[in-house]
Amino acid sequence: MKALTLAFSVLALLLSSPAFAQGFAVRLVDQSGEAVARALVTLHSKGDAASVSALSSDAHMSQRDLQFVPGTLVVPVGSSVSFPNEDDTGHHVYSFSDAKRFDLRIIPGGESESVMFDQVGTVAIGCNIHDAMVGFIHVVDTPWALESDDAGRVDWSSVPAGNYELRIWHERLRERGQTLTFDIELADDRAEETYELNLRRARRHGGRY
Ligand SMILES: [Cu+2]
Repeated sequence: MKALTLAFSVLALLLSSPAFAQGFAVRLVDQSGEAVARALVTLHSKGDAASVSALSSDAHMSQRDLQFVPGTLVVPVGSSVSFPNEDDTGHHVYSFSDAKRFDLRIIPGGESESVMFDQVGTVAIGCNIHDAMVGFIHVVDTPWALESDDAGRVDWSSVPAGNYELRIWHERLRERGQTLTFDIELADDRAEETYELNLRRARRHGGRY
């Protein structure tokens, strides 16, 4: 019976059946009312859909013009990420984050070996040679994970109705783990919620996580 329920949930998700799905949008502002970009917003189902895990995938975070491109990746747990170097200088890419510790010396124009991200969490990426290079890899265990855009918005066109934990991560949130959580219930109709985040002042460099 459990397997049947799971199969049905997967099917409902894949087909985005209108009878089970709805839209859900989140808007993030800081204590001054400014839009908050580059926050990670995730939904974690408390019902059957919790069993539906995102599929792992391969992704890339390049180094280009002394920056990580893209600066943020959201990948399902179990994904492998490579770090190709498109610059004509070497990079020494590393992380001290609990969710993944690694370091890679990458020659100019070089391909890196892939790093497997097998633990859920946020991994802050830096370069030992270029202090200003900061990137983030969010390793998630839910299919509903989006980064807020410049307007501070994320928008899911289709989420099954039900009870969820909504988590908001931002590098400058004051909360433990830089994460806020809310219990929410999504009904059949479209919903939009605004959340105000109390952020620390921006620093020039990313911190350690
Ligand atoms: Cu570098």
